[in-house]
Amino acid sequence: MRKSPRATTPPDRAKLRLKKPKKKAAGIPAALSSAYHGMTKMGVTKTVKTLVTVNQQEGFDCPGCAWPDPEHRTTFEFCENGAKAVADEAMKAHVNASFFSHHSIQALAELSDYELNRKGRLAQPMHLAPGESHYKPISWEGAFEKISGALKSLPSANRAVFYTSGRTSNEAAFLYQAFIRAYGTNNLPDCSNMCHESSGKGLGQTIGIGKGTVTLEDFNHANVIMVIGQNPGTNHPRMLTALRDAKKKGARIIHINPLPEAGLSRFKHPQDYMKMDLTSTQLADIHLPVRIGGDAALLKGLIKLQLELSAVDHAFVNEYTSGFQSMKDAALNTTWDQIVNDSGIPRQSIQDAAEMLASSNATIACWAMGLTQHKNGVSVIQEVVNLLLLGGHVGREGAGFCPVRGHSNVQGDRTVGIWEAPSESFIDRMEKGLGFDIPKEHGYDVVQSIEAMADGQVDVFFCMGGNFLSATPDTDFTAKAIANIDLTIQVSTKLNRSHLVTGKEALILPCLGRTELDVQDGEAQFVTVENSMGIVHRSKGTLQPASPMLRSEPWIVSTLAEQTLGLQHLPWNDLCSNYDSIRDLMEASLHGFTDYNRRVRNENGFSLPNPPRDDRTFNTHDGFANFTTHQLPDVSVGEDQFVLMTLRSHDQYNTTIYGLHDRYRGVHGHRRVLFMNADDMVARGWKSRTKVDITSHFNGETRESASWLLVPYEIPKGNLAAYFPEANSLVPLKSTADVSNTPTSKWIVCTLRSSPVHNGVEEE
Ligand SMILES: Nc1nc2c(c(=O)[nH]1)N[C@H]1C(S)=C(S)[C@@H](COP(=O)(O)OP(=O)(O)OC[C@H]3O[C@@H](n4cnc5c(=O)[nH]c(N)nc54)[C@H](O)[C@@H]3O)O[C@H]1N2
Ligand SMILES: Nc1nc2c(c(=O)[nH]1)N[C@H]1C(S)=C(S)[C@@H](COP(=O)(O)OP(=O)(O)OC[C@H]3O[C@@H](n4cnc5c(=O)[nH]c(N)nc54)[C@H](O)[C@@H]3O)O[C@H]1N2
Ligand SMILES: [Mo]
Repeated sequence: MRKSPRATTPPDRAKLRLKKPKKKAAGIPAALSSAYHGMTKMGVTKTVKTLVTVNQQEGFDCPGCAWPDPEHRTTFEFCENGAKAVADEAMKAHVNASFFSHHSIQALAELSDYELNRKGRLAQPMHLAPGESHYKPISWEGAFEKISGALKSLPSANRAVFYTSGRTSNEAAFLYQAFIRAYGTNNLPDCSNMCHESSGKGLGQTIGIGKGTVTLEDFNHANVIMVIGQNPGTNHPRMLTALRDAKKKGARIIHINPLPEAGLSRFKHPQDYMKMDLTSTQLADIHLPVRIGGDAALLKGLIKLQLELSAVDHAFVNEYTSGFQSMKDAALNTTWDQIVNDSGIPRQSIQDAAEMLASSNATIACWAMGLTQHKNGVSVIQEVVNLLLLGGHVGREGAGFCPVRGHSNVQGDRTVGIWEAPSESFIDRMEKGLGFDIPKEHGYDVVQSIEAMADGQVDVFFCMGGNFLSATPDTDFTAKAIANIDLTIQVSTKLNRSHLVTGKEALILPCLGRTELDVQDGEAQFVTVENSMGIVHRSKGTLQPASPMLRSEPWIVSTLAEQTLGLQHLPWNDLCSNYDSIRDLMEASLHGFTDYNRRVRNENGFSLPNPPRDDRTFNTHDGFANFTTHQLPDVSVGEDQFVLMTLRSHDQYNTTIYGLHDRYRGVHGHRRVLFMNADDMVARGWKSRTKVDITSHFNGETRESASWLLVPYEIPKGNLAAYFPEANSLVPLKSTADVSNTPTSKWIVCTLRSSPVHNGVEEE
């Protein structure tokens, strides 16, 4: 029976409540919200016990985001959304054999993502046999027999695909890639392909490392901090503390975003109330409400003005860079008409920001999905690189690049080998450490995996975490592609749509979460993770596991590896009995992990090598930091067309929906909303809550999504915003960024029409 890929729950206008968007982030409502999510999901005692161990030396790393912890941590060094992530993981394990015997997958597929997540933690391994409507319990041994049997029977290892989401620890991810490569493929797509792949590619080509170059301490020394295409108030709340502290030390902040985004306007640290400090801090000094996709033009304007204001650090440019002249000519030849038209920002505002930048001795540029998920994601990030290189803002205290990573260990996963396109030097080192040959041919990334599934090229699909169906573009197409696969396997903590839209046969393997005690061979283990700034540190779960049948990710990988490959490559199960042994093997196989077991036991872990930051070394093709030259992208759309961006509400973690509110944007009780400029609404005779259907357009193809409620909002004319994952069915699979192949989730060309009305009643 075909399962429907997405919930069909119709929008209910009565449930949508609109309030004035907030200017101020955090404050008392954030503290209350943390407590509410904690208490309702975990109870009072567990809430207190849990929240005091987040991000402490001996506790677990917050599974929320990858923003680093300050060296001197205070109790309650957590934020509202970190608390929600923890509370959500610490739910009771009700999704067990009895649950699945009462609910068919068809019935579950009718529930919304919010309702699915509320069912609790997955409690035991489950199996969906071909043609069946219900999952049935299966033993761990039985599950491994099925998976290893399927893997061993494939004519080529490349007919299996292994996805990774970004919560997986370094130890689990390293073992997993070693197993997959020993098995014989580089088919290792990951969530990063949809996230910061453009940053990795953009920075790798220009400064020789695909990561940021700043530390948290640099924020205390910055003169100017740019926050581009990022919503820290919701997605990286602890970053606001760093911004506030930087402001107090005199830094100025430039916010580049189509939306005002509450956190950047004013911020109130919840802890300050305890000190009876009632003032809040204004964060952004300048907000440039750029049009969606207008950053390339805006950055060209800023670069042009740095050149005209003589703000170039010639000593740095001469000694450390290449490509200056061509980049300079391109910027000076760009006309102001084009800059102002494409960016949507008046020249005077660009001038104000440029003067601020020109007077800065230390500038940090932060960015996230507002830059990466565009067709020009890589080149627009390289314009940020151009801008900072001009002033020599790299390898200098208080300056540098800060792509703010998403998932709490997505950066670490890539460092330890979750990479479909490994470099030669990575392969050499890995082969030396592992002691066996690994495949050289590059594997599929996320989009290529879906295309291969649709072409019938994939027989086994294994997911280490995540929610592949809902996170990827083109939901209906992807659902059909997945249905072609013989066996799909999800290693998960919570129920999600990827458990309901599956291959012909499916398995759910429930694993321990970051917060839970992980005991191997009678000893409690810790794992390690890498934060957004390249610091590797420990994370040790403290809570009793939600169910005795949960297993750790390293245990799942090593058991599957030994069952599939035997002992010819590595002593898989022995390695897993003490995670120090995995770390010893990582030290031998990876660059920068010398003395790993000792250094990671230091109070705050250790920093991985970062040549641009450490000593202005740039491991690029010519040994210099590269200025690059780019044409402006074509940002024009048809007369009646809009550009839609998909984003996160304040009550979700990617595809996990915690609640139905987007408090800072003033939207309550409902998620199927479409933010639109009020003038655009008036021009069409539409009002708040008018119900519209969306059609997306790409290469002559169209995709439809019915029944969205309009919300008038402070968004540039011609632009729209809707929540991910509801809007993913509109994102065309082939609409991806050049070079990084990241889906363009922030650039979807659409037309709208009001939903048809029949007999006075709108169709759902
Ligand atoms: N609570 C919570 N925390 C999270 C997550 C979560 O879902 N919930 N997700 C995690 C993950 S995996 C990630 S990657 C990060 C995501 O963190 P963000 O990148 O902050 O997430 P988005 O909601 O996608 O927001 C993108 C921002 O870019 C802006 N934007 C969109 N298009 C453009 C553009 O063309 N130009 C500019 N300048 N701005 C634009 C939007 O208005 C929005 O403010 O957060 C991580 N942290
Ligand atoms: N339209 C649109 N699409 C997007 C984006 C967008 O902005 N717009 N953003 C993209 C981005 S930035 C990202 S990172 C991807 C996210 O894509 P994914 O990482 O695939 O999705 P998540 O929603 O984070 O995955 C949630 C699931 O992970 C499982 N899980 C949670 N913790 C653990 C754990 O510790 N171990 C294991 N094994 N499983 C766990 C739970 O079962 C949960 O249901 O989505 C991308 N998709
Ligand atoms: Mo992400």
